[in-house]
Amino acid sequence: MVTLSYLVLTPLALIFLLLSISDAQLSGSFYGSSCPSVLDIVKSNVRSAISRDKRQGAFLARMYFHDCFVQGCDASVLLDDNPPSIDSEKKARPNGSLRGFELIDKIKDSVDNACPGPVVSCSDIIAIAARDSIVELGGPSWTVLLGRRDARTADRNAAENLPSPFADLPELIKNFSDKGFTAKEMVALSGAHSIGMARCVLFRDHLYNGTNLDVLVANERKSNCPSNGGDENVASLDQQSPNRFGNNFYQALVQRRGLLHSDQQLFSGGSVDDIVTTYSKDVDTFYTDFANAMIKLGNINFLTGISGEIRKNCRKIN
Ligand code: HEM
Ligand SMILES: *[C@@H]1O[C@H](CO)[C@@H](O)[C@H](O)[C@H]1NC(C)=O
Ligand SMILES: *[C@@H]1O[C@H](CO)[C@@H](O)[C@H](O)[C@H]1NC(C)=O
Ligand SMILES: CC(=O)N[C@H]1CO[C@H](CO)[C@@H](O)[C@@H]1O
Repeated sequence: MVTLSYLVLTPLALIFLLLSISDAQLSGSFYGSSCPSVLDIVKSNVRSAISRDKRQGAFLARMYFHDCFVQGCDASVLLDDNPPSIDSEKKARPNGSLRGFELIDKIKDSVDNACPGPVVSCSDIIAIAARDSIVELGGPSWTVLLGRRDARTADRNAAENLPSPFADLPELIKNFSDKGFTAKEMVALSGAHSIGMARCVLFRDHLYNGTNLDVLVANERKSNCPSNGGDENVASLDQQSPNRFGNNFYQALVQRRGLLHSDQQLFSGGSVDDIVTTYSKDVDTFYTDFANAMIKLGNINFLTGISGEIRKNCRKIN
């Protein structure tokens, strides 16, 4: 009888339930009692991965962006192809270079060993790992808000439409404003290109046909990115300090040394030049704005309550 009265929701209780779902908030202490060690476990895994290969930090930071921009921060990015139900985002063109999936698997295993259930979602692991990567590479820290659940769907078409390296400034601004970000936040988030690498095929046209870049730098970079061939050759997005998070990226833009056309668009006589200039001179302002924008990125369409699930294996739905 007791169970029954629990199951039969009165209209009033139903309204409260719906309100509590739509009001759902993430919280820094979400796993405080269910998995208190999660933050330490993710951090130590990220640290040891980066100590072996610095680029792992870039993989994780980028994964967080691609996860949150497609369908919300719900680990849809991690789902392997499984037709007809899962059309993997990994097959999408801009995703072709996304990496770090094995590292996420490894972290998830460590977390689930410590906290069986599982209780920690793959989407929260991505969010924590992205923050830890930025910190480990010398960038700012922030409190990662937690409590996201994992999607049971993926959206390959949305993954095809991530902002393009060939986009001009108005398109970049539009892409981010569609997700609720100001132009300033878009510029701050682009500072993630202070670490990591890009493939020749994505910046060749900028080198050979670009009108807004330093000629000497362009010539230097052409040696590793011929006009024909070498599509998969890589170059650092920030030449000066590729493995250290900082504001050198913006200094390079002011000097017209951006590797991607889209990056150099942020300093090209348009409406955000002054923001780039500020960040190039004032690393503290950049760090504050970057950290706040990363938290905001983590708030896009997350699942809570009874939506989604806590995946056992990040690569497939339960
Ligand atoms: C403003 C729009 C953006 C565009 C057009 C863009 C485009 C790109 C491209 C084309 C690459 C190279 C991919 C490849 O070689 O296959 C790249 C790499 C990267 N992106 Fe972005 N991105 C943007 C925003 C962001 C944001 C918001 C973040 C994170 C907060 C981010 C993090 C990264 C990182 C860390 C890498 C290096 C990854 C590696 O070393 O493999 N990007 N991005
Ligand atoms: C970015 O803008 C272009 C052009 O308007 C559009 O085709 C693309 O779908 C947009 N992508 C996102 C993520 O909004
Ligand atoms: C430069 O632009 C021209 C005209 O759009 C194009 O045909 C050519 O392939 C471009 N060159 C490179 C190296 O991308
Ligand atoms: C990792 C991954 O799935 N990469 C795919 C990205 O997209 C290209 C096609 O555009 C595929 O060939 C890759 O296998």
